Amino acid sequence: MPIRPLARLVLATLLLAPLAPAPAQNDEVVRDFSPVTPAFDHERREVMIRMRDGVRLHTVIIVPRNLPGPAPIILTRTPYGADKATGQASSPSAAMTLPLADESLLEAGYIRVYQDIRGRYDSEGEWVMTLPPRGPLNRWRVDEGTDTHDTIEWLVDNVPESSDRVGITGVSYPGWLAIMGILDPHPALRAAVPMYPMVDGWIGDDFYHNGALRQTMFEWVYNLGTSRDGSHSPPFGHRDMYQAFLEAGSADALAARLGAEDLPTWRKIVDNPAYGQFWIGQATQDMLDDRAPTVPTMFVHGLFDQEDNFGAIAAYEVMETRDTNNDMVFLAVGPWNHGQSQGQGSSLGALDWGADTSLWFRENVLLPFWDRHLKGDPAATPTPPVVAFETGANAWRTYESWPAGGAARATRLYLQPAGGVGRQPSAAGGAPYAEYVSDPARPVPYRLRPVLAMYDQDSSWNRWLVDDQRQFASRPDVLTFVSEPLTEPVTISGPIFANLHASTTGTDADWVVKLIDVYPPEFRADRELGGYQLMVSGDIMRGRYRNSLSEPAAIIPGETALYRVRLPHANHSFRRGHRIMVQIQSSWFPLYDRNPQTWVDNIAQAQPADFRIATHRIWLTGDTASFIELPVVGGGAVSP
Ligand code: PG9
Repeated sequence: MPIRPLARLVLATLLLAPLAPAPAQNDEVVRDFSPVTPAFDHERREVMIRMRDGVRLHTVIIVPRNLPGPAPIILTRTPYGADKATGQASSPSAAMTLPLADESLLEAGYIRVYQDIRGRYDSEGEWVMTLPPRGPLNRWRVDEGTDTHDTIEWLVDNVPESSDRVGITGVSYPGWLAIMGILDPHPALRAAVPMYPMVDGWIGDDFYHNGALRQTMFEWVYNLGTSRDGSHSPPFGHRDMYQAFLEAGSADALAARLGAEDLPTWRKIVDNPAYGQFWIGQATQDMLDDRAPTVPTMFVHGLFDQEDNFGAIAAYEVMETRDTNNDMVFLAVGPWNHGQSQGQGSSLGALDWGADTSLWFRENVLLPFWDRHLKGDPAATPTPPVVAFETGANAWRTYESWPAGGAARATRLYLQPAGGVGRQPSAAGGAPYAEYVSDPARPVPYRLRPVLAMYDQDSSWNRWLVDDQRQFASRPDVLTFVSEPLTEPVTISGPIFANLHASTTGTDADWVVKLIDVYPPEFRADRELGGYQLMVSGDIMRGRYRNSLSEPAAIIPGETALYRVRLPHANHSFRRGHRIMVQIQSSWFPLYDRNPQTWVDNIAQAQPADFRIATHRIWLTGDTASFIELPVVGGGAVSP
């Protein structure tokens, strides 16, 4: 309806009229409020520390009150928010606001420091994902090592309560940051505890495993790449990630759907699918290879680490070769998921360890390690070179070196045509292979659906590695080989290798191998575990990398080739009456993107028409008998 002239005039007058002053009101937010702190058992200082290039890093310093004298500092540098880690003075007790594991450090009189790394949260500067040390991949004047150095320099000069001895620690990304700190350490850095560190993003940590893309890490990239404080989560529009990724088609197509395909971190990951200069140049274990250790360092590894189950042991192994007196480099291995030693460690999923393994570790290994190196306390219990929890036996062991002090021997377990496993290869002549049809339209889920996003509020992502594998064993595209019940325990310690002689009708394929402890059909100690299939170790390999990690090559259809699949280290005892099982499949979705099974240059960008059904064969007899190499301790017989 047209507006009449009079109405138009009234409207114009209203719009142009100066606004009447608002009635006086007060802003009810007090801008410079500080909590009343006399009753606090600590002082919280927030400072901006200047780095050598002028960038200032936001740092929170928690100083316990009533320190008996000069105190050592334990530093954590993080991309996840120093304020988040330290709480916001919500309790007079520091133990109530800091992470659980800090309680004993504060009680023992340590000063605790958390710092936002450059470009994250309240720090200045720019963020580059796991910023490589200065060199071909980093043309700045600075790196995380120089930032650690400059921070320690400032702390010892400006925290009057400090004893000028500093330790560095952290879980995962902060664990990697701890390693950066020891490459060219500040003289006041006296000990380091990298926990569950990301060390090699292509071989076996966060982004690829043996060349297969962990596409669900898109969520992490989106979270860190779209704001400084991780405040955005991808709007998947699905509760079930299986559906979200399947519908999108490929990893990059999913990113494009959410307008995030150009995020710089995502592009780096996806545009570098092979083990080329980008990954090799930042393989942290290689950076540790050219120097004798000068800072006592304890690596912490979780046997059920769902994110970085390669890094800690890989870094330990490299540094240990240069630890001439076996007194500088240490390894602690627990029955933990990613970071669990810092929380509650009595159980994981359906598994109950009978005691809080995390608390035991923190009280009996970690605190004495800090006390020895940061306080110079001669009474502190010496740290064994290796302390490791043996799952199955559910007991702690100490060793002079990993694995098992050198007592493990590679022992072959052959996959048998009738579905068993045995010490001897099956003679040629029987059914020479087992086969299955792998359909990219129906990939094998890595856990029961709905598969929630990693950071979904209901997510149980951190315990998926101990899910019952029975759920998948009955699928026609999962092969199963299983021993008879064991007549005596079989204990393994160290890395596991699957040697698959395999062929396919396609021109590419993924191989997933799972080593499983099958519990007796009824289990007195814990009824819920009757018949449980516990994955002791498992991993994936992208077939195109069978000859070279950096130069992928198409598979020749029908040709049998050897695929050597590296599985994560285990420290496990298969008990009497249990059975050893191996499962083989060709997808683990949506954790890993689907192999289209026809050759394409970059699987993350495969088009719908590229995805084809293929028939895969695992060869089982004579010269092409497939087998698993188990690191059996004490030469114990594997009696199938
Ligand atoms: N696993 C995470 C991560 C580390 C390093 C790079 C990317 C991701 C983490 O928990 O920090």
